Amino acid sequence: MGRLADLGSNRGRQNGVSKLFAIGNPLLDISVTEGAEKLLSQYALKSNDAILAGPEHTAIYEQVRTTLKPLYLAGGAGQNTARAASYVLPAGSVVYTGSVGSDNFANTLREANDKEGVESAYYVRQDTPTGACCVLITGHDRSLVTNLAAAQEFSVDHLRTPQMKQRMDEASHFYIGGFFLTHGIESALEVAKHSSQSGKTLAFNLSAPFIPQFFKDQVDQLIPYADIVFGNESEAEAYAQSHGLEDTSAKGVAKHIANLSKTNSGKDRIVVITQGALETVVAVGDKSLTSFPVSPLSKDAIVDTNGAGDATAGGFIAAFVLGSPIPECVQLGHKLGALCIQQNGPQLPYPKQNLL
Ligand code: 26A
Repeated sequence: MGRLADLGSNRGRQNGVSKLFAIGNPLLDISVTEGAEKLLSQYALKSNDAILAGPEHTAIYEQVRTTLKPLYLAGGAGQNTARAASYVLPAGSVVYTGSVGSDNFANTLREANDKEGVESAYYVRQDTPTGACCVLITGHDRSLVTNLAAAQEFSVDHLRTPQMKQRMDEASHFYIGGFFLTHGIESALEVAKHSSQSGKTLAFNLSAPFIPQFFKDQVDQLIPYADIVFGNESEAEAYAQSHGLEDTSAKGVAKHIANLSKTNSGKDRIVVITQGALETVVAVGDKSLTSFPVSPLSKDAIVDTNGAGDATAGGFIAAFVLGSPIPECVQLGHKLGALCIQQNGPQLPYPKQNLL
């Protein structure tokens, strides 16, 4: 199986230097199943959505902590993708940055990264707590209510420190979670320009419908630098609506984004749109538009879908870092997505599965 057959050895790393640098909002997931339905109606939340907490949601965290029995799990969409990629790649291949507080939540996130071999290169705030995401699980849906807290205090100055510059210099691939654009366009562009100017590869994830909807300008600023764009069908539709596209289908939007202007014009942009259990669509510039079926998982096997999209992106990018052809990248993405769905939250199983 091409480059994936090199997993576990160092042969998949080109000259020993293929490394992924990811940036996003580090969050601790506070995950609730029993009692979730009631909270959805109490706080007027959609069952399958991701939002930033407003003042009307502030009480939910305390309510969950004191009246229910939540699971505390490492989250943050970009961080989930970094951990998933690292599950596959040789140890020491992935570094992740974002802003956290100086507290136990941050320690839980570091432990989860350590377990997968991800280096935590956090920007640490002393006076602001680590961000949290309340995850309400109902059936196969999950509703995410996020309080970014320290995550939104990330500063571009962190990227300009000698240590972080070195990490960026050592990276061959970059990953930016779209959620980061709620506050971090300056830092995202710093990473994107470095990637583009040094002929490296930048991947970007649309992350949630509200990102292309309400952060359209930021998305439009970043996409020219992106070599790979990930999204799902509802994010694609939101992108189509905010950009006035007639064709709002996964295929139509994939093709549109793949053909937008590009700073690195030498390589085609790859756009990957997942559609849950339906086929994944991949557009490569104006060259190809291909669909890849997803192997169905029995309903009973599904534990919760939180983080499945992040794991799918992680599998794709890991295989891409190893130099695998696109069908193998999609296949590994699907495998990690399926493994994640069978765990609580954004986790992958141990002992590690045979992925070949
Ligand atoms: C800015 N927002 C809203 C967010 C997030 C987020 N990660 C970064 N920024 N809202 C939810 N998440 C994370 O998404 C994962 C599932 O894809 C959650 O922490 C969850 O683990």
